[in-house]
Amino acid sequence: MSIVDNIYNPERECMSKEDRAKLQGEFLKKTVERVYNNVPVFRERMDAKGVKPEDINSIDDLKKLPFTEKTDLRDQFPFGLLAVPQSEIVRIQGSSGTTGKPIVAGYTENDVEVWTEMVARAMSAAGATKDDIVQVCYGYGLFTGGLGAHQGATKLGAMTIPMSSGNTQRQIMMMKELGSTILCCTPSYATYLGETIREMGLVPGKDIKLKSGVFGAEPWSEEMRQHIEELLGIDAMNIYGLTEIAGPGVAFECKEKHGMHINEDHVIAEIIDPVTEEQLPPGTPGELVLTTITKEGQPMIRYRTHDICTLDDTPCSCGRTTIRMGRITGRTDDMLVIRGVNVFPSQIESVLVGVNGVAPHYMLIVDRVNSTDTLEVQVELTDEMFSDSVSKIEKIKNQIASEIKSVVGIQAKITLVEPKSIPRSEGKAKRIIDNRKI
Ligand code: DLL
Repeated sequence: MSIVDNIYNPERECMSKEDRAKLQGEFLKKTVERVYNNVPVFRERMDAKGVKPEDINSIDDLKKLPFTEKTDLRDQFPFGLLAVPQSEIVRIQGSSGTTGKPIVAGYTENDVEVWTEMVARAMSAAGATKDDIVQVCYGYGLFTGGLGAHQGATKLGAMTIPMSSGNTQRQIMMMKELGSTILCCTPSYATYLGETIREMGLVPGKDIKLKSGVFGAEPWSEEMRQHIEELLGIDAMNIYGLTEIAGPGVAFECKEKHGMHINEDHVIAEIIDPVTEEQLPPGTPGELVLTTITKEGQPMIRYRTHDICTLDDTPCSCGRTTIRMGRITGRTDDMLVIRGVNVFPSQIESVLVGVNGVAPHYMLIVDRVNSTDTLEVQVELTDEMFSDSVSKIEKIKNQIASEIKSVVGIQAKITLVEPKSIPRSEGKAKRIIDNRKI
């Protein structure tokens, strides 16, 4: 396939909104029929709502359908949600989550093909071609990051280096010696790699040939993007996905870096009010709900992601006509409620990344003292600031406290810690310790 303007599949990515809606309606109808006939729990739920497959004829009918939740994947673990005979499944991917049973997703051969193309579209949008050298430092295994990025890069014909996560010195040695041009990992690991590259005295642009990065799997801010771009001298692109739907590639940024294009010919996105469960219009933040419309193995109907974002259906100058999702600003289940105030870690991150003298490595510690919630923000000083005067450090502390107060609305205790004292992550960063006994 020849790729014009970094658009991997122009026929699908640039089709008119009307044609796409028609296609989505047809695919949705077929998916609902298959799911109704093959997955008992969906059938029971549709019956309970009084909805039959023949009631679903266009995307406007989506809202008639019941939701699916992560608990359904746990309750039906491992194969209760398969819509095909088990023998048709060629791949299992999964995620451990933080609590309870793992969740798994079964893919048919065609599902793997579709997912691969979704990632190839994302890599293409980040400028990858067959001439690139793609270093994949997402973990390989049940986690979808490693294999997902690998398949997409290979599909483009790029030279793909399956490094997996960890062993930072070796990652950098390979990056330098092989001349990697595209980096795939979590944004927190990209930061760590960038800092280590600098510490080793290597110069991006000279010793390191990276030109762009495809980063995702965890929330990150616009300020963090700038930080990574400066550290590594690259374009840092956002990619979104989740095990339940496909893995990375559900949505991805184009060169405009203004929202992630959703692969709408495979996934339909809605934003709902998490409390009333009503659909919300583009531009209004709410919970992202996704429906797969081409998946054979384990289709998902109105899956509640618990990720909070907005949708943007205004035209994008890149030429793609797909709707875009904004950054994930939090998760309904990651939201900390501190003294009755809703606090998202991403709000605190954007304050910290904007302060000179501290590194974007932090930990939020929530506790309850004398029946009152407390928030401590531990953040690392940079090497230069660490050796600076006490009064300067005190000033930074006050600046952070007052900015957090104005952004989030609560007083936090700021603890400035030594450089490198907050554990680095090679995959998804863990940034919250909640010691409250609910
Ligand atoms: O994290 C898939 C993935 C791998 C995406 C590599 C991008 C790159 P899970 O482990 O199932 O799958 O976690 C999915 O991670 O519901 C979000 O809360 C979060 N997440 C994923 N991408 C982003 C992103 C993979 N770009 C969960 N920004 C999702 C913010 C993200 N959060």
